[in-house]
Amino acid sequence: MASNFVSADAIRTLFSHAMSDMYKAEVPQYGTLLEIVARINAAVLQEEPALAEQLRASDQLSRLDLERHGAIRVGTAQELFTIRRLFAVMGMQPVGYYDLTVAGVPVHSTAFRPVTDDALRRNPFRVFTSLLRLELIQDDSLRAAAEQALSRRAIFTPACLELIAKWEQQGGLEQDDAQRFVDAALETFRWHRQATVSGELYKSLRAAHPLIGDIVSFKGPHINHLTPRTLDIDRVQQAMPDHGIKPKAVIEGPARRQCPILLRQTSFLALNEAVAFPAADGRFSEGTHTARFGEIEQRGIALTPAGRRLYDEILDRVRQEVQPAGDGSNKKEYLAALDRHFLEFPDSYAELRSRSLAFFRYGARPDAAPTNIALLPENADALEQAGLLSFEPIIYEDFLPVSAAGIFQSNLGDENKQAALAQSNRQAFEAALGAGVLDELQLYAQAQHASLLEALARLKGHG
Ligand code: OOG
Ligand code: NI
Repeated sequence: MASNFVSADAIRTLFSHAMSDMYKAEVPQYGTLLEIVARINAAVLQEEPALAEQLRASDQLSRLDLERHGAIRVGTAQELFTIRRLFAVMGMQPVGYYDLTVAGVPVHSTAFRPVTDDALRRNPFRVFTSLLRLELIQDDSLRAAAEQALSRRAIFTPACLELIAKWEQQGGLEQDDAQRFVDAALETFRWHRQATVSGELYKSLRAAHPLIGDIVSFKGPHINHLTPRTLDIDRVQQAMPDHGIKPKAVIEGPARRQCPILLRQTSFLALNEAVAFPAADGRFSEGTHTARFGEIEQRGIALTPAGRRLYDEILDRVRQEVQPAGDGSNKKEYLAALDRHFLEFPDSYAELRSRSLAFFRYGARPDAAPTNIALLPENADALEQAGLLSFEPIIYEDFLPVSAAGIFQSNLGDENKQAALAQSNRQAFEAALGAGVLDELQLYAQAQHASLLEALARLKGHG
């Protein structure tokens, strides 16, 4: 049957717009943040024509305004399983495994995102998705109460489940179904003021860990933030207070650099929102909950395993010297240590490439002259030096566990708890997911290799 299926990219774009509109209505500061980011991005592009040109050349300019990620936290294996199927409809695959228990947060996570160059160019929307590790609740009766609360809820509407099944059967959705799917899927991520547990249970869950209270006590995995991409995160961080938004004390990730690497992120603190807990007499008791926040990020080049090792080593050294305090009291010392230690990380694209610390997308120079150098992948360096190949940074599309832990922690409210240290458990996560997670490093390596082969084929065409 010739199909009129809407592309996964188009469904993802519909959905990311719908989600952004919903979150703007729910959390007005997010709308303010979008405006600040748009204004500063425009200013940066005007002030730095070379950067604008580089973004244009690497096809990032067109995606910049719609680029954002979100985050959710689910409670059960079953929920995670269906979330994977839901995101598949939008061309989003689970990439990477993040164990946050090492940082005292009782979840493990993956990021659902598009994986091909084309899909990323059209809309790189991603959702950082965490699964609660219920087994880390020490108290047996509290764990049982949490399990019960989670087993009673249905986070997907019947229409949503039906359309996911239809997509799986047909291999696509036509226009009307695609729109119905987007509307239905959005319901899963909506905020609900009414909790599903008593105020008392909520308090105990929160005492076990603030995140457990957030994940277990409500009707569904409300979207807890949406994050636009900025071209100058320091400038946005500085501008936030002028608009009544209070950012977290320090920016997570590497120091500011000429050639941005990986990911730098900062957030503003969670709102204190009014909620209502069901009471025995059929009434509700009023309370508050802190869950939702805003975040911005600046993305840079993806690092090879060697580059990533160097990044992790340097960050580790910084944090052994100074742990950034949540209240910002040692911010100066932390930033000084960050700047000093990151001097060791090469800060030119040429050196990042010659030392194989980062991934690049190759292209054939349009004015390339015929050459005696054999057009083989292993001769890439010589071909580049002879002026035949160009290279552009491949942007990091994923997340960083230490940064993610910092973002989680800044948004858990005052009673910041350490979870019991636990064994990393990727197998259990993948079993719940019903699929393996893709290896992000392999995706970048493939993208680099494919671009090189294509560039060489072009040069042969010139030959
Ligand atoms: C997710 C925190 C991690 C990021 O950008 O690193 C994250 C959460 O709070 O659920 O979104
Ligand atoms: Ni985030």
